[in-house]
Amino acid sequence: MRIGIVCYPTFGGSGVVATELGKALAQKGHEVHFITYSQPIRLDFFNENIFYHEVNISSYPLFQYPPYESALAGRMVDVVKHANLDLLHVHYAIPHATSAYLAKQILKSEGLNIPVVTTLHGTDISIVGRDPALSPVVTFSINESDGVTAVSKDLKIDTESAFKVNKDIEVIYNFVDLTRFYKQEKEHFKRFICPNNEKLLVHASNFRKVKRIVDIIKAFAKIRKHIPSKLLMVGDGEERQNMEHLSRDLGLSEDIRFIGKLEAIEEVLSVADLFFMPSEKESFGLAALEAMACEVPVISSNTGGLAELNIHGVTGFLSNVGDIDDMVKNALFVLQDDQLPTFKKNALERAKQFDMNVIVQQYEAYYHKIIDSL
Ligand code: GMT
Repeated sequence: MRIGIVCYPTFGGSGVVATELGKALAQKGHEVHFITYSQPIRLDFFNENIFYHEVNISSYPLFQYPPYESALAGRMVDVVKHANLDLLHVHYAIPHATSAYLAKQILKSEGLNIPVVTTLHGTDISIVGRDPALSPVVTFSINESDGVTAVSKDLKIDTESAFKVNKDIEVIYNFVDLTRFYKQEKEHFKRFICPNNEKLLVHASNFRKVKRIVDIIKAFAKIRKHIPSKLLMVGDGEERQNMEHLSRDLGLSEDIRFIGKLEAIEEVLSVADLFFMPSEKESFGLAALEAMACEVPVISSNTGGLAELNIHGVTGFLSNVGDIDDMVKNALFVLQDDQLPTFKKNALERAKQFDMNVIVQQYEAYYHKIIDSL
């Protein structure tokens, strides 16, 4: 197949899933055309089946807001025609599904019918899409897509209850590349961060408020009173500075390191003992899945689709959003030397159920179903 992929080319989960999906499809012999405003983060190599088309908007004094949606639609039209695409797959509804609708209509007027698949990822439905200014547009764009997928059952249910959706939504979970995410021998790294054999707790995200980073810092302050431990904070975003100040104010600077964005996150995960994800909302929790593949148990909130990934008492624990004391209690249980090896093994076994090879096949089958239905 010749597939066009539209996504945010940044460190966000939807962009990572879209890029990894495109790479895996290219590996299987499909021709993949990325259409984005800059080169996706994880697409920094050459592959004969991968093409990259940049979306450019000329600036003009009249524009306070450059018309990105229109430029994206125009680029989609151009790529569909010239690369002879079989299907467009857009990730994150806003504004990608809307631009895809526009592109589809333009192409229809020229006698071409391009199938459009929209994948809903999370905050496009749970936060941003609920803005009254956007909600009718999101509803319309979902309903006008030829196929719609969601990354968890919870996100599907949430979409159906929050928007007047008349499309059947297929659940296709996030996936992990087990040849990249596995526990590697990085003991020298562990000795460097934890010189006295402390336990290592890790969080990785884009540090937005929805991640409730403050809960991690507060929980860690309590955990380290009982178990010698260190906390590594991976990523960057609006909350980082506040959280660095909070760590300092709580006298934790020696034990918490903010290391910024890290491409080779699997190296850190390889030496971690616990992954923290106390999010306010989380449609699936890709970062937690990547941790589990590296044999790291997860302490998470029970919001969104997290319960479809993290099995309570088996691969880690789930607590109500904001229940820091429960998270601390659970973390202390998992971190015991006689418990940790079992949780680590269970985390890996669970992660294997989201193997990239299996999930990518589900996307391929879904593409065929949508193409055949038109
Ligand atoms: O909100 C983010 O953290 C980024 C966001 C995105 O769409 O870029 O991530 C969402 O999509 C990921 C991939 O499908 C999911 O694993 C994340 O759970 C989801 N984030 C939220 O729902 C908050």
